[in-house]
Amino acid sequence: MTWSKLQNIIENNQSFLLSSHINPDGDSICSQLALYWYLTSLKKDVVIYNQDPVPDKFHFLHDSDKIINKLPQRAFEVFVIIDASNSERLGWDASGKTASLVVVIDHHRDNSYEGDLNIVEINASATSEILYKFFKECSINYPPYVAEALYAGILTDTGGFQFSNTNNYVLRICAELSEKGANCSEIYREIYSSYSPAGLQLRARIWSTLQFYRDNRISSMEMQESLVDKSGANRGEVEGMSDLALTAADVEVGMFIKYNDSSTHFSLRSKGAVDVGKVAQVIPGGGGHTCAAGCTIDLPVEEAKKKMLELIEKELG
Ligand SMILES: [Mn+2]
Repeated sequence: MTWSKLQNIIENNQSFLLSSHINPDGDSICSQLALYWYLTSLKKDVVIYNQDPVPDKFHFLHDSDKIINKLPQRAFEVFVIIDASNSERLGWDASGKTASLVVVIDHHRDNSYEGDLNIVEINASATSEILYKFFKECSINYPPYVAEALYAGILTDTGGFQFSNTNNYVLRICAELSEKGANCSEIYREIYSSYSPAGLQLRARIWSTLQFYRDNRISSMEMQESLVDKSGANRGEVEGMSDLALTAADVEVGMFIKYNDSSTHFSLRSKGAVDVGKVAQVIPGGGGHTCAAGCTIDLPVEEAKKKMLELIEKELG
């Protein structure tokens, strides 16, 4: 079984570097924190390095302040790529940095299996779910704040239990995590109801860009990247706009577009009929899940939007 291989690696090594994808989301942070807890509980030497900082709304998570954004200039025995399909998604050059052993723990279906050990469960709702299973099946008892992290990881990767990856197994796990100390209403409030006034005002501005295409089956909202800093909002406060673009009744694909003069980023969401992961994969560096994906097109916004609409149309049928 995979767990014994993972346990062996943990037992036989002392230093671990954990890293996850650029613009870390709830699941990437929470799965890192859960593994960090386990490794440090065994007195291992562990560093979590991500290229981008932890969004403010996740600062309530225990040990989130331990995550660093400056690449440590030292060697590690084990490098764990967590909640990311491959080392390119990390956003930093991991090639020269690779430890003697690489472990991959992930749930993205486009995972490239770069590890010496690959724990990739594409049916898992979140990487946090995989860690829950690891702890459960290895009878590892964790403190309430780890239950909180695992719950928050699943909560965010299911879009607050709204995506199709929400099922009875996921809900049973969450019930157990709640029993183990995850305070569901508090976690929800921290993550989804903690906007600054400037953040909410920026969201209102983004709402005002709402547009519909192709008989209202596609919707978009957009924002110039520099607007975040200008408005005084935090970067994390514009997250989730893509989910909101999908809330219109007839819309099959919603997108949130962030652009600068030369490139345009798309956060794509689908209700299920269109595989937006497949759409995003057409663009180099893009990818994701059936219902949530992303990509960047190196074109100004209007041209990029035209190209994206064509790609989505093909899948819409
Ligand atoms: Mn994830």
